[in-house]
Amino acid sequence: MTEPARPRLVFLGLPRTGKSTFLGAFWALIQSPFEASVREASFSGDRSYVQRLADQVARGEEPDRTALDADEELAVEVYFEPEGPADLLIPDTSGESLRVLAERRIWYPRLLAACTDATAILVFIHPERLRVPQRIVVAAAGEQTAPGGHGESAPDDVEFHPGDAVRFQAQEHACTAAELIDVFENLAECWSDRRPIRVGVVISAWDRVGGDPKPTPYEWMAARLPGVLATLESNRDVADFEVFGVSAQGGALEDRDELLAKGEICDRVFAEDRDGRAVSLVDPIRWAIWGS
Ligand SMILES: Nc1nc2c(ncn2[C@@H]2O[C@H](COP(=O)(O)OP(=O)(O)O)[C@@H](O)[C@H]2O)c(=O)[nH]1
Ligand SMILES: [Mg+2]
Repeated sequence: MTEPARPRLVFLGLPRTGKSTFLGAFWALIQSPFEASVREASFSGDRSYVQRLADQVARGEEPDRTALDADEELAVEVYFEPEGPADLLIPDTSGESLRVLAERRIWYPRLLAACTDATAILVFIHPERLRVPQRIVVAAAGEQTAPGGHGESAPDDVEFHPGDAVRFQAQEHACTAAELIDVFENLAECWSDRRPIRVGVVISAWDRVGGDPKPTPYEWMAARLPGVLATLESNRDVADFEVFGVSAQGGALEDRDELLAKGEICDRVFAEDRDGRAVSLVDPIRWAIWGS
């Protein structure tokens, strides 16, 4: 019998980037008789956590927030067709622990342990949650409607002349690209003795990305996160890299009835490879384990 592969995957991403939803949908596909390419290879272990996530995704509900000190994980032997068995371990890491790394420069112990042992990392990015620079009128309108603001609409020609040194707080002002590049550099340190490792970028909520024509996942990264893409492209000796667009919910929760009318999870979810070709939602994990 083939020895199972022993992949150690880590889902990394800032808070609310779609990690738990993807884990729940992946578990639902493993359970589904309609998804022939993955199945459980052994029935041991406690699945209550991933089952709860899968149930929430199935019902079109928000997944529970993953607490900083949560130690929930998916630990199960899965059979992938045609590659074979994999003794899979995926902790559901909290996005807050990544913020602690990027914004406070502290490795949260559980995150460090998971990243040090990892054979591959999937980095989650929510396309509508990028922190990017704002135009002054938008920022000023935000300040005026914030508690303590004046509540008036912002004039079109706001000028920006800060009297004091410009205030900077990483938690509020660091852009997503800078945080992700910094995280990549920290990870590269962890892996200095075993390179290259696989790093897959998973753009979640891919149903929310529009455009005519709709960009491919690679084009989306090149347009929205060019610095992150350039960092990955120029560090192939550190990490093999792929990018996917995934919709692990299959649509927006605001249109819940419409979403549920599309059917079971396996009928709703979809994914694209870097060139926009339709692939299985399982493929980012398959690539992370086997590189194909
Ligand atoms: N439209 C859409 N929203 C999604 C999708 N996946 C996740 N979300 C939303 O993104 C938010 C964060 O998801 P969650 O899985 O809790 O992120 P986590 O904090 O990284 O675990 C939630 O509001 C989800 O409903 C998707 O495929 N499509
Ligand atoms: Mg979560």
